Amino acid sequence: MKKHTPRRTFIKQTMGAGLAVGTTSLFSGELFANGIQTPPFEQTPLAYAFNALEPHIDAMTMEIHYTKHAAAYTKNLNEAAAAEFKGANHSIEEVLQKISSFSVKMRNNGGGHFNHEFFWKTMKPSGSILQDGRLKEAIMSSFNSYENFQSKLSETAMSRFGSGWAWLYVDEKKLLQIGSTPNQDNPLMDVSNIKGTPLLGIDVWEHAYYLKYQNRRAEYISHWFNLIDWKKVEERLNVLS
Ligand code: MN3
Repeated sequence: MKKHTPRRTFIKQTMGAGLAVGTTSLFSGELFANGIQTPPFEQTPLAYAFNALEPHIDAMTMEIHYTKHAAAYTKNLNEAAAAEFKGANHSIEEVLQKISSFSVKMRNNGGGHFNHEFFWKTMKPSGSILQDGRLKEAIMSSFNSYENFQSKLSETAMSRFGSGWAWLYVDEKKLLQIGSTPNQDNPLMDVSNIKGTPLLGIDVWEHAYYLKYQNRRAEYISHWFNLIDWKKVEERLNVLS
């Protein structure tokens, strides 16, 4: 533990003192291509073709995932917003941060909408290499090596029982953390056991991988690492200071 203390402190310093997790201003234009979304919520068009993530994620899975599963979350979120916003506008981030004051329908579908918009943008065809820079430094300092980071995130994703997500996120003490949430919850939610700002997330619902990988979640997870758009992930870190 002693060995980690100075490293942790270093991360905290590199994260900057200006980080204020819990304010919507963190997200202006960064998590969504269209900036902060207010009702009606819409799916951002995918930046790549359904088959562009092959061989890691197959075209059929992507098409059904985007046009059926994710589309349903967005549609149901709009229904919940129509019923519960009472004419006011709220960004999706704002809703998630106060999700305990909304319905279960809002929690499931607001989370589902946010998580999937976030997920599509976390991936790109052929993926990328984590380049030297602030994010790589933070990952190295927090997890000692890229391999260790990858195995920790993979184990966390594997150990999520049933449906949910595994995350790399910045916690309220500005430390990089890995954790998991059930269903469509995420670290932005005030009801979540892990709280902070997500940098990347992997969908481990069976609908995300079953057509190609069946019950082999570990294989899907290991392939998914080949798709990460690290530049996008670093942008998410960079808006936090
Ligand atoms: Mn999904």
